[in-house]
Amino acid sequence: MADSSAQEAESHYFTHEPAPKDLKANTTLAREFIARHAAGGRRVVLVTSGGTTVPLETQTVRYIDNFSAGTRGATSAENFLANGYAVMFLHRQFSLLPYSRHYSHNTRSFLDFMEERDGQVVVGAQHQDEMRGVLRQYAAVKRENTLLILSYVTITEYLWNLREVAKLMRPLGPTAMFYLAAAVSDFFVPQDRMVEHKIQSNEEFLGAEAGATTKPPAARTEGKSLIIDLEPVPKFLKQLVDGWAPEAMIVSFKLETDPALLVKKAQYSLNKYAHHLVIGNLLTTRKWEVVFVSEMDGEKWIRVPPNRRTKSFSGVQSLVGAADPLAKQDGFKVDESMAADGTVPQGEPAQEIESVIIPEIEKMHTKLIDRALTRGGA
Ligand code: PAZ
Repeated sequence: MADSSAQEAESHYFTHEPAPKDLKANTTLAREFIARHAAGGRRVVLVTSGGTTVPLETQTVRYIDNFSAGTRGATSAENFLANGYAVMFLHRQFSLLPYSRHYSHNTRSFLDFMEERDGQVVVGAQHQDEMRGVLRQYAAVKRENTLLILSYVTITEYLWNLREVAKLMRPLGPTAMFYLAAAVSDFFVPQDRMVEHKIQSNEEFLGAEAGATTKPPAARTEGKSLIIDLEPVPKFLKQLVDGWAPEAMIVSFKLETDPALLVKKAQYSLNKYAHHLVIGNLLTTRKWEVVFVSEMDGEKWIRVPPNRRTKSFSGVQSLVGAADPLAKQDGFKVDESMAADGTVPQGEPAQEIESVIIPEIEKMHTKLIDRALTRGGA
């Protein structure tokens, strides 16, 4: 059962922060998608991806943002689809998308993959194999209708969508999964402390932006300085675990920059919210290693080989688990981040780490579903 202070925080937040205009359209699509895949017996995962913005003005000119490009989310979505899941991809508008990510958000334009042959525009000979592979996966997903793309921009839009879609997923029971890879703001400007118009920097016009604000504005100019006084975003993971989708498998991410804190904070989150898995990652090494922290398996590091410019691994085999002998051979401390000794890989890894992460999660999900079936049948 959800505790009453968490319920009050939920009710206060969703009463005071307006729902996004496209919420109804999103929930209609999600309801239909979930019903279709529930009937077909497919597991459904909600993948969240990309950063959330914190607007400073109602008519937003300025906002606070974070670094996330949505690589983790988009790559994970592809791997869930390859492993038979139906995926609802709740992503920050204009961040990376599954499949098209291979040809977007890059200094190389998609036009660099094309050439003209006998008057026809075609994919260049050297890109044929790779693009055929991506195209075939994309075409299969479209044919089977296994990917639903939903978007948000602000923290409030993200939370409204998460809550409504989660409630729709509740009837799926343990076959549903939440994979929360979005980089969600911890602080925000509540609606009743947000100025209507663009914050003025010219002292002659100070105060003109206030509009309907009933309380002192959270972002305002004082003299020549911009003062921003944000409030904490309520932690809704508890509500998700206890109230919105209590039977689903829930995977959250923990991002840190200090290697000494990562496992402690992941463990803290697992204890506090009592969900299934926290995946810890460091900003600098997140494409090469993550740590799984769960009640089921304890602490388990997952790694993929760095590229040749950094510390070498033997072969291109991925490494899973604290007891992996390969990890020992290659001189990595198996139970802490490679960043602990200052190793920060450059470039791109030889293999995308999500291709190791998702099959590991799928195995955990199968165990959880089996346990739920055993309990239900007992
Ligand atoms: O989007 P990206 O691939 O650049 O980064 C992924 C990530 C680091 C945002 C994600 O793996 C993560 O840790 N998300 C949760 C962040 C947090 O709120 O702690």
